[in-house]
Amino acid sequence: MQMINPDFSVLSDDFAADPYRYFASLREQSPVHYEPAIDSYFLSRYQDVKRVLTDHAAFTTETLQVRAEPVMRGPVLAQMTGAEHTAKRKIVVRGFTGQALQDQIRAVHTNAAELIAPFLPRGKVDLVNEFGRPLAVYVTLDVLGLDKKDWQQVAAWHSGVAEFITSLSLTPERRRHCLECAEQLEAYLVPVIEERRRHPGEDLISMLCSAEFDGIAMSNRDVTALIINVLAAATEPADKTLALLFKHLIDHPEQLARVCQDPTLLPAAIAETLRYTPPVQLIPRQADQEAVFAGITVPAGATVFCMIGAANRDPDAFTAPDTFDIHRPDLGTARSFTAAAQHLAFGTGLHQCVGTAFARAEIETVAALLLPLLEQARYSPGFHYRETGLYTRGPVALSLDFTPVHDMPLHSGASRGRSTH
Ligand code: 2IO
Repeated sequence: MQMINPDFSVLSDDFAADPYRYFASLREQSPVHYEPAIDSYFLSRYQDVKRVLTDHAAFTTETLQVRAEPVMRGPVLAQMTGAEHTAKRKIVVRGFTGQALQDQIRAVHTNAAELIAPFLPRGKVDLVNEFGRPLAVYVTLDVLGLDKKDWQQVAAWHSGVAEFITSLSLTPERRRHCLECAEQLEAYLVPVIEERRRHPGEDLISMLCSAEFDGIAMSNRDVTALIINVLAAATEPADKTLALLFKHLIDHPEQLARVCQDPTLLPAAIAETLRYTPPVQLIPRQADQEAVFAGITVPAGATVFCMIGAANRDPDAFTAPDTFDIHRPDLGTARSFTAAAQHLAFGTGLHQCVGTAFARAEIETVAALLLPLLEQARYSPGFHYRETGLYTRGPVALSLDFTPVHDMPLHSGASRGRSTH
């Protein structure tokens, strides 16, 4: 086990290279780890993380005013409380369920089939850069009803926004760059919102504009913040989860073989991927009052980071937590995409991810489509696996070789749906 020295830092290059190496030591030797450079506390034990995410009075989301609002151009759902939160959350849930979700799944299938097609005869693809990342952006643009011809511009603005919310510290120059991206994204979105208010369509933006719950409706500022939030939340973790799922399956050939024989095991494989390597590693909160964890006092007003990756590998919550096992009985796959999930990849409590059902449908659809193709896949010769990110974390690339396919019937059924080109 690594020793946590007094000069150990989660901001070090060493930690960034492989945080998983340090999680057990953090949980055992420094479960409330203070980082003076950013005046924040890092919690790594499952019970402590769960307590922070469920005790909403003691641990608030107020820190998002500085961590998210400047680039979201308004308050996001996670910042809201009480009746306003309940009403607006219901509006967003409605945007990701029922017929809306069915249309979104069709868009996922269509985009995935189109994006993978050129790689089939080549038998070679980088699952992150050539497939997963553009897919995540295309799908999100379709869900929002935005024009895909602008995708590179929107993706560039989005990466500035994502950099802001997922950085633990930013230089003044980077901060300015991120804020500029956000301002330009807002300037691009506001005319779209106004147009959708006049002529609503079937897309999420139109729905957010017109929906009302208990007399509470969304303002332009709310809609802008939510769209930017959806853009970040549906894009940032999606390619990472997909690439991590296939990486773990390729690294565990016997489990890959089982999933290929019986694709009903896919949800379990996805849930275990989310537990084992959650794409969102940190969730920030603010201590409203002084709090004690493992005998250590966190002062009132402190910023507290829940370490999701460390909590998901706590032996107090999961048996043999460092083993990837899609059959593990303690995961409770059936609950893994609900409020009762045992893993904490979607957070937990009142602010648990509102896009969970969409995320599940998206990754299941794409994974089912790729599975027959990648059954025999292996890492491309010379490929060196590497991950980056402390806040959101995932593979830099995943270069795979597979048996070339010249006439794969990808276009059956679901791909005949609506596509907004
Ligand atoms: C701005 C890290 C992309 C969310 C936050 C309130 C966003 C919120 C998350 C995830 C993923 C982002 N937080 N999704 O951790 O909507």
